Amino acid sequence: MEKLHDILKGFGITLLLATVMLVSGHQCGSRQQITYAAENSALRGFAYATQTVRSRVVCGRECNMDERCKSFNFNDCNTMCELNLATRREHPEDFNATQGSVYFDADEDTLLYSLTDSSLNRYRSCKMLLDAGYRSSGIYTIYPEGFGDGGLRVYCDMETDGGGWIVFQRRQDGSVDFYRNWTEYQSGFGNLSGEFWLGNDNLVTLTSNDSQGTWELRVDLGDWEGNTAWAKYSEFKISTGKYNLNIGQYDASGTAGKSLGRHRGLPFSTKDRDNDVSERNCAQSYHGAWWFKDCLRSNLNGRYYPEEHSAGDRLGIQWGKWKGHFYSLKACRMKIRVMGP
Ligand SMILES: *[C@@H]1O[C@H](CO)[C@@H](O)[C@H](O)[C@H]1NC(C)=O
Ligand SMILES: *[C@@H]1O[C@H](CO)[C@@H](O)[C@H](O)[C@H]1NC(C)=O
Ligand SMILES: *[C@@H]1O[C@H](CO)[C@@H](O)[C@H](O)[C@H]1NC(C)=O
Ligand SMILES: *[C@@H]1O[C@H](CO)[C@@H](O)[C@H](O)[C@H]1NC(C)=O
Ligand SMILES: [Ca+2]
Repeated sequence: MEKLHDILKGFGITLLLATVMLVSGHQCGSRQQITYAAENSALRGFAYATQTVRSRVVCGRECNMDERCKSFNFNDCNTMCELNLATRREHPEDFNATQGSVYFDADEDTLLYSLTDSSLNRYRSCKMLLDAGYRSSGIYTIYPEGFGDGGLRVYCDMETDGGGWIVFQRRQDGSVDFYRNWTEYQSGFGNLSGEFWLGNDNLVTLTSNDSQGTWELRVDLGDWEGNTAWAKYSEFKISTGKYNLNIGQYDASGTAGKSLGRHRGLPFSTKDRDNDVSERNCAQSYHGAWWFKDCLRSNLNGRYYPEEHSAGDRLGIQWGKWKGHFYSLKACRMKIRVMGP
């Protein structure tokens, strides 16, 4: 019985492989079987030969006959055949959704990267991009509900803690001034490749509609000695109006400590819009913009002190539970990810 099971299993796998070969259309050459297809995709920038051929089968034959050929793109519309010196796996950042093109190589995983016509370029979040095979952190356009045809340009962190994060704040070198007014925090500022704030209105549109999913928040911190720490909260949501901070549970395995819980439920304040509960203007007193109360346990939008952590004041980038209020951090990132439905 055991034996029969093994035989059947082996047969099943053979059958599966045979089906893959058939579906992919060809199995030419014995050197490297370049047979796995990703529909609506192409590898850009590595073609060493381009020619018009009759069909993808002919294109595959050309590739299999040439030692240099590691993958190829075939365009169904103009029957253009591009032979490539590299593969998708070697250069994931150059592997793109491209309508009408089919990419082939010898890597079985390539099958997973096929895109249907309707899903082309229409990923709603960094998490969906990640699940579709985009593994490089960088700038992408996503198309969440509420952003229309133009979508939203974001920086996706595809590496940290499983990846799939939309980064909405980053500090790393002090190149961008974060002591800004209400309208600037509202629409966002800075540079997605460097330091930036994605914008409170964008955060509202992304997170405030519960039927679009719930979000988790992750904060990554770095000090001047090369140490890092992180904190995570479930159910992150920014409400419309005064951009109140809604967060759920602190993840107890975090290493940075709970320095945001005291800001739970509070409205956002900037130097020109005092929504805090203090008699002072906390944003002015602490040179920042945050969900201040009376005034703070954290403020990641504080003043950047380059190469100097012990600023001697409490105006810096701070996360009290990790480094106290007099220590101005070297780097921080705030990011959100869609949680399971
Ligand atoms: C597609 O590839 C090109 C060339 O490598 C790159 O510049 C571009 O950003 C990629 N586009 C997407 C959407 O990944
Ligand atoms: C906010 O700052 C921008 C840029 O400095 C400026 O153009 C704008 O007038 C300011 N808005 C208010 C309400 O002060
Ligand atoms: C954006 O930031 C990156 C990294 O700091 C920098 O190389 C680039 O020049 C900046 N671009 C602009 C337009 O400021
Ligand atoms: C929230 O999302 C649902 C489901 O996609 C949609 O039908 C609804 O119109 C959205 N609500 C708002 C206020 O945008
Ligand atoms: Ca006040």
